[in-house]
Amino acid sequence: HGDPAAWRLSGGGAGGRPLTLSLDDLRALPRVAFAVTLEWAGNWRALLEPDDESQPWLLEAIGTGEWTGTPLWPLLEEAGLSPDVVDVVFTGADRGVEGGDEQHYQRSLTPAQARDEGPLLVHGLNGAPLPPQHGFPVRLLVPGWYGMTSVKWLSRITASTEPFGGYQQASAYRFKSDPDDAGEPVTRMVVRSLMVPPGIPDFFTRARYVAPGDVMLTGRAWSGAGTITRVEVSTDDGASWNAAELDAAVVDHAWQTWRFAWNATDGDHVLACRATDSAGETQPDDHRWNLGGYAVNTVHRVPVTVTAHPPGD
Ligand SMILES: Nc1nc2c(c(=O)[nH]1)N[C@H]1C(S)=C(S)[C@@H](COP(=O)(O)O)O[C@H]1N2
Ligand SMILES: [Mo]
Repeated sequence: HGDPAAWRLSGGGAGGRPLTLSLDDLRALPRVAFAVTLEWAGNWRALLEPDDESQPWLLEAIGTGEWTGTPLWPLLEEAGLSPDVVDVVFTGADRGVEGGDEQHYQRSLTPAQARDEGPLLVHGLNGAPLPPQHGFPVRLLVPGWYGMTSVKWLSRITASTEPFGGYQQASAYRFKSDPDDAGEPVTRMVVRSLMVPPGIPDFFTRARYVAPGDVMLTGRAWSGAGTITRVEVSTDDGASWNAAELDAAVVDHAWQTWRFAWNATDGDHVLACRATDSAGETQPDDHRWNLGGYAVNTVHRVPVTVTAHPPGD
């Protein structure tokens, strides 16, 4: 999509009125802008045992941005979804081979999800046009869901009277116990928190050294089920938990900052954080294993050594 002026989003299928929109058309539609945290469904899977063979994400596949776009549902209403539509399919411009099939990247939403889950067609990120790697010129964004449904480089929206059976929908992004299991679809992000690791690392082992005294532990927490109601911090490997202070400013679908004042004393400590969301879910101590390594939200642990004298000092 080198030439944004030439880009068109086309919509059609199943009885409705075909729709063609240029980037200027989309930008002229009613605008909304808000912060959304987007997490990849496979975030953290590289730390699982047994290991999954897919992309080895550690803890980094997560971010928050201020997205600008227009709500999707009014456009679908304008086009007129006939009552026999069961899936709305979103097609990206990128093509490749996965699961033995040549395909465009495609995902679908049911009409009820397209109406109720607040999907947007976004064309801006942090006050600028979408960067190429995040879907320029336009992507779908489904706030609160793992990233796979937010189709980048969007080129087509198709209403279908058949259930969509594409690879990314019917095969990938499902909670499966074995390859033959049809599984349940991955949808909303489960409750999760991360800690900014305090102190300094050893380059090769990643062991961390923290100076004794007052340390402000801080991090982020988020959930696709709503807002975060509680973050707890442990400085003794989960034997005891203390309430962290949670930022009052809450934007639905954006992560929240937390902090906890710790008086660090000499020796080895395992720090940990865990969040609870407005649906009442708390992060588990152990991961509920699934074949794809999706939606890992195990309590985040950070081992540190408190010493005034790191090696060589
Ligand atoms: N067209 C297209 N859209 C896509 C993908 C893709 O490969 N092609 N990957 C999806 C997945 S799996 C995720 S997690 C998010 C990542 O979005 P980001 O690159 O903006 O972080 O994009 C989604 N949308
Ligand atoms: Mo992903």
